[in-house]
Amino acid sequence: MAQDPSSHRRFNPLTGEWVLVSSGRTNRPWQGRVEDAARVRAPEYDPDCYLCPTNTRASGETNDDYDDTFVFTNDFAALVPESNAAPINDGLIKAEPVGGTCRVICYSPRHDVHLASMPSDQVRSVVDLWAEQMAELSLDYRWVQVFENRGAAMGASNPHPHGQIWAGSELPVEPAKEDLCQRDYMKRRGSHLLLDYLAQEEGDERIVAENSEWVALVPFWAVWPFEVLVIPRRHVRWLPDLSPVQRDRLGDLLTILLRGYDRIFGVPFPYSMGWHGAPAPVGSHGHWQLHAHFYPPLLRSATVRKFMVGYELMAEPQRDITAEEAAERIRAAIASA
Ligand code: H2U
Ligand code: ZN
Repeated sequence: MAQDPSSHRRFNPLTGEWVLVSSGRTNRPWQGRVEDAARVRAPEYDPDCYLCPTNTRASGETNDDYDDTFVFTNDFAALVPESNAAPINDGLIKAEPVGGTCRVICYSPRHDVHLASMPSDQVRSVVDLWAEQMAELSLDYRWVQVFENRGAAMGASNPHPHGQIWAGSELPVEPAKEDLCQRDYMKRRGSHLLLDYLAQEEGDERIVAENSEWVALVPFWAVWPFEVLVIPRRHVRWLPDLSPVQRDRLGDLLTILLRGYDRIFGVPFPYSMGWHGAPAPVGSHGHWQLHAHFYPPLLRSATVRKFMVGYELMAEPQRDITAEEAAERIRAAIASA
């Protein structure tokens, strides 16, 4: 195939990185299959699930008989409060200890639901839980990462609706890039990078869902095929700052977005999602605008996923369906309800 002349690179102002967009490749005929939506329905309670109420986990501990949300310390935590590692600063050999904690958060006692299928008051409980956990863990840790892996394709080990929180004493690589870029933008322009971006996107073709408080869009610089950025319309530093109305409207928006995702290929849409907001101490990080990233791996069908390999590992990320085409497909899936 002749090289597509429209290949171009797009800049991500939030991280300072570039993505290669080779949109001509989408002229290839669409062979994506729409999977049969009929699936084996999971039971409401699974006696073998380590997240269902009253069940025993790998550690031998027993889950509460919870009826809303439930949080426990990860039995296989990657971060523990006291690190005994010694700092190393020896020429090019450098290391630092990291203290932290990892938690698992169950969204519902029901094994067979997902954020998209929960009643709105239960989704609101999840939003409140994210905010509470963030506030609590930020007292001890600099960065609190709330995230969810959904589906085996993204590493989720269990269909029970759940997410994770890893909190640590150091600022990790991705938020450190965003901190730098937002801080620098605020210094140069006196305004919030993502709020200015939202203003530029208002009414544009990359928006997939919106309400009075939130906007969900495929960012101009998206890397993952159906990547979405969720941003509050007003300035919000971090999750605990969200007002009751913003929390309710967030639930509404997530429900619409995730139901749309599930209709793209007629299967539960896998993704990794996570929240990025001001690190502790929040007071000195007013340049931050809260946002959530959704990174779904599926590309052409329920079974064809994107892999970050080859050129992307060796050079830079590449995508062959443009952000605008992806937004169009997500919007169509949302509208087909
Ligand atoms: P994932 O589905 O994203 O893998 O999250 C599930 C987490 O649950 C995972 O990090 C933990 C795993 O370490 N886990 C426990 O803490 N106890 C168990 O009994 C099994 C799994
Ligand atoms: Zn379960």
